[in-house]
Amino acid sequence: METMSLHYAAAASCWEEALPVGNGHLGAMIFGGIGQERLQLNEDTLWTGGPHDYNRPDAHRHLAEARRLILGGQPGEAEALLQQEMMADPNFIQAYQPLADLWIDFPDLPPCAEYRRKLDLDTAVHTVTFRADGVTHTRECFASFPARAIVVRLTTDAPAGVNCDLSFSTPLPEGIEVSAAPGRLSFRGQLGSRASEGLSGSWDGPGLKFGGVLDVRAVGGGTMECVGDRLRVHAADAVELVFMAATSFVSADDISGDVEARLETFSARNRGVGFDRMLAEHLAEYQPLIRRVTLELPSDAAADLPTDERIARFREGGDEALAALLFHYGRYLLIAASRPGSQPATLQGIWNQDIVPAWGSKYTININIQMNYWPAETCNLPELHEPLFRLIEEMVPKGRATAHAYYRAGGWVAHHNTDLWRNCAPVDFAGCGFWPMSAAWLCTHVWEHYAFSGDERFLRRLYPVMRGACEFLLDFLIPSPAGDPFLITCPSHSPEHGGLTAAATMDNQIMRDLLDQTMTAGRLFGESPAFLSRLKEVCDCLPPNRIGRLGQLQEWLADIDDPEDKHRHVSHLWGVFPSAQISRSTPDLLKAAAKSLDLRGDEATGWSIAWKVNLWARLGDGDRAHKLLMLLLTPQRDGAAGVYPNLFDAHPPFQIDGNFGVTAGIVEMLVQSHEQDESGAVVVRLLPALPATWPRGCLRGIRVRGGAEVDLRWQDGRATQMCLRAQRDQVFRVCHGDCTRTHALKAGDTLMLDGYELLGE
Ligand code: FUC
Repeated sequence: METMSLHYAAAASCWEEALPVGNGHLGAMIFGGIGQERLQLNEDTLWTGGPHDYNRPDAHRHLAEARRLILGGQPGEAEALLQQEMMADPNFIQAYQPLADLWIDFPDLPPCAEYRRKLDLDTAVHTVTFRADGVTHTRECFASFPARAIVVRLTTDAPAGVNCDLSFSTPLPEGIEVSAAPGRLSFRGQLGSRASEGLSGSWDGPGLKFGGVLDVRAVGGGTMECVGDRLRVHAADAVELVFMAATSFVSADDISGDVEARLETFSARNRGVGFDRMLAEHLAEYQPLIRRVTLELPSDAAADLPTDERIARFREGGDEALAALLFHYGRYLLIAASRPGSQPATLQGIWNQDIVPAWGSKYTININIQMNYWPAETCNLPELHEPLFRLIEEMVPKGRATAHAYYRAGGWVAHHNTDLWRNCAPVDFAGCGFWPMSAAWLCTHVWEHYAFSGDERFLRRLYPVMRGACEFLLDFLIPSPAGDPFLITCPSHSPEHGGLTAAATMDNQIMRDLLDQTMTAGRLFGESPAFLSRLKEVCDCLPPNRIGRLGQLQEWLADIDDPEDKHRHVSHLWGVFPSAQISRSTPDLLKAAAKSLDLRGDEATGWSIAWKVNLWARLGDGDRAHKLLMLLLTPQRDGAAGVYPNLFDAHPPFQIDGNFGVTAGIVEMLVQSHEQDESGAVVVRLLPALPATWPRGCLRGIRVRGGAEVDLRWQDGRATQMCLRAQRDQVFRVCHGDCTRTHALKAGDTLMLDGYELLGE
């Protein structure tokens, strides 16, 4: 049964059929062609542009007028003013770029049969096999984190059976200079000026230098010859390729890195190691990550079909193992796209072939990058959250300048997009770009990481970042002019929806969590009582969540929600997920949230559907969550959301947040830990949103808040076995249906409950 691999009976005919490998720094899309293999290559720091201050120094001069217009009921005029005077310079930020393509041509192959290509998620190895003229050809590829390389082996079961031509090309307009020598094919290049196109900003001047090296080894004889800028290997038993790449990126302020030295360091490390040892080293590093979690769901014979056929027939039912595969794929993609030391996953993870990619393939920080990291903690991959934390820390100095230039405020602020250069100013269009809540939202990820790990050293290190985001809010909030006691945000909006306003519900929810979390952290670290009470005062003055005339949770301060509104952003439901502000302990608000979500409907973009899976799971409706999952796990067509044959989620186009969001959502359907009881015990809720289509299953290694791992087995829709391994001292309240039991555990304790104890019978 194929719950841990994607496989196909034909080579990829387009990018969305190719399969991804990655090590956080390098990504490759593998097409699996028979006569010609293509590896479309990315390097995580290759972005257009360079160090740049996006802030408009005089922007603050227009703030008072913008506020006056918004509060005076002229949001359109305010938008025009902001667009003219307060957007970033330039107004669009930079784009993530493709690096190069490695082409492997196999001349004179006889007709082939028994073709199969497969991406094994348990090993992260991509394999192409076929037979031609009685000879079996095997082509393996993986991305190694320890070797910082993409490694390929081409073999046949006949001696001297491998003949190939190796070459590089690039779609970059600046081009590359390729040089070939026996044993090595390499290229160098440098990005330059770009005109603004799509949502990608202009750049005048030189950009990043970059280079790639392919070390080539012919095993068991064979000859190598340079033919122009190609390298030809003839009659080898096997060919081993090791690809490494680097850019001159050092930091958002420094692009003076030495590409040659970096490439030489990588290449020297891997020289002479050989495929088998590199594979062993890769498996030793990768498998402990992917094997932390397992999930089995009911399936039928369809589970053995090629993945594209499974996707096509998923809606017919029976093959729930495909949902498990989608879940494992999300974990795989996070390991491949986000590693300690790498850049965070972009809108496309690390895989992008376009010069003008969709939305710049950048960091959209009003939902998308956050969603990328939703599965990191629950899926037991907390170390992969690190690139996001580093991004946040690197944004702080830029965000301080933005807070000063735009609001004459202290602390730091970020708006709806950032890039490699850590922009924090508002970009694109005022109606979506002017959203000064991103820093606050990002900081709640710091708290989540702590809630799972209890790692006080981590929290102490990041505390100033949280504090800085609060300092901004203290200066930014203004008294409500409506004669009520509230402090309000202005300008703001409910992300990308409804135009400029003041005090959109999501703002208040995010601020409430951040202020709360910062108060708790501040108390731990000896924060001044004056600052703590200031936070408390402000928190108490935030407008509360409100239930409107439709029984809905209001998206805005005024009760203006439109019952026909199907907008993709469901920002006011932030309080339900990712936050736990609205939960079973606030039943009226929870009911109102369900009403809002119901009104919004199911159809949406990929990431929005994924968010709704999480939301319905938190609302306790497993069948509705599954309905959304089915919507997501549909072949992409006609401009609607779905998945591509390679299981990449379609906004459309491809956007990886949907993959990560649904992975998190599947956990939320099976185990939740966001609630605490009155005594502070962490509530571990088992099977809170189990759909009828998953009557039995098995989940292992999920992490819960409070610091524990949970394994769970269920049958006939009821848990039959649970194992909870506490990693620190903590009281857990295990809830299953109506049965609740509290267990005080010590670090290292294992709690085993069987069906009898779980059902309280
Ligand atoms: C936000 C969303 C869009 C898209 C873009 C990258 O702007 O509203 O749907 O996902 O990010």
